[in-house]
Amino acid sequence: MKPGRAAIAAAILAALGVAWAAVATLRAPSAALDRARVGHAAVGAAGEEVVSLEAAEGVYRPNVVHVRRGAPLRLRVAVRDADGCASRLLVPDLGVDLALEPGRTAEALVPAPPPGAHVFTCGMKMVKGTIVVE
Ligand SMILES: [Cu+2]
Repeated sequence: MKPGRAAIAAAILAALGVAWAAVATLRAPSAALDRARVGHAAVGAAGEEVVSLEAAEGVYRPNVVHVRRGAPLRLRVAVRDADGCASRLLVPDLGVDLALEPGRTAEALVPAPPPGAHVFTCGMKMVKGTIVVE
């Protein structure tokens, strides 16, 4: 191999190494944070499905919630702590964008959530969960 090629090969390997390290860094924490914590909705006073989440230590509990279809959905988020992008909870499919304030419970009502899996995320879409309307 000519010196020029060796240098190029080394540069490519170095770049791949950096890219791999970056991917590993991004994936490792979210894999841990996204571990499934499954919950089910409760039935509210008006027959709505009530999803109660807790936001604490940068995760949502539960992060997979099963909901009965055909009922309005009330989303409640009890906020223990909410730093940075965890101070918002988004459910793009359902048009929900909640501001989370520590010590308070944020709430949204979705009149007719369509069946399917609806992803919810923190403000930067790093921490995720799913509301499954069955
Ligand atoms: Cu985030």
